[in-house]
Amino acid sequence: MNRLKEVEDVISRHEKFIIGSHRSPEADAIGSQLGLSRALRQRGKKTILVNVDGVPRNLSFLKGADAVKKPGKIDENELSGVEVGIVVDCSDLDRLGNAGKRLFAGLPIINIDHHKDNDNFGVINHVQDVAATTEIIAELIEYMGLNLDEPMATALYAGIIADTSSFRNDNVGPEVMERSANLLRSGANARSVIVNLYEREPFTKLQLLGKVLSEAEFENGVVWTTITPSLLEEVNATGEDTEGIIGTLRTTEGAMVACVFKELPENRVKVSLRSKGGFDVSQVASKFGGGGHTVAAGCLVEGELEKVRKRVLSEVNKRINA
Ligand SMILES: [Mn+2]
Repeated sequence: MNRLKEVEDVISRHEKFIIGSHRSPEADAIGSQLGLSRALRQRGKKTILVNVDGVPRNLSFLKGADAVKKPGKIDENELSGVEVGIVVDCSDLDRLGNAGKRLFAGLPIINIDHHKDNDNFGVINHVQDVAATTEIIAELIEYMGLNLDEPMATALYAGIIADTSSFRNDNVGPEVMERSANLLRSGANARSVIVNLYEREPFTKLQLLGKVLSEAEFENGVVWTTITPSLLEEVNATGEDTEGIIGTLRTTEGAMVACVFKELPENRVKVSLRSKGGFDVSQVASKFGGGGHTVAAGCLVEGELEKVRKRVLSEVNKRINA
């Protein structure tokens, strides 16, 4: 039986679903949740949507975004009667975050994802190596014969824009372009996606970018920088303001790998890694307990900032020189 049919069968046989996505969600995570939820509701199903970190500010324009709640905001009543969990855009269950994961305990889980390191945690694993999870959701909606309306199309298109970096990544091929064209035909509001994703930067974010770039270092094909709590404080920036920094670093001519080391509380460092395709950063991330794609990966490493930075950079350099 094909996977789409398996997913459709489980959906047909049940009434109430909880749909979750990974912590620190971006448009592919939230867009997949919203598109799928709307599709299931069109089928007369009940859905609840959860994300440990909630919806980031720049995605609140998506219709239905306010239905995505943090675990603490979902009460027992809402949870009662949930029969199936659907997890989107997550390579493993831990990415739901502890509080998120708890809501899926004991439920049969449909795993819909596009990460190549997905560990197949579901009873059904609909995992495909495509550019965005929202592509898979779009295909499912089509397969189920549902009406792909404007809010769905916009949410799904946002996922593609985010995960292809606006069609600039290696993962762009004819399939994702065709899928995008179909979403635009269904009314996806491409302009509002671009404005909300890229043209709503808080001024503090630009100031932070300026500081962080001025302190970046570039050596042996590796460009990297660090973000400390005191730096954030200096320009009055928040954690969300650090997004996009690594993308800018990666544009450096001659850089094979870009790294950002962000100091977190409790002696932890968030390491983000990017490449231009010639170097698989997911291998470095998985060496430190993280994961991701060839061009974009990350890990959370315990230890003091300087030491973590040295360890990760030496791993990157070892692989570049190999
Ligand atoms: Mn994704």
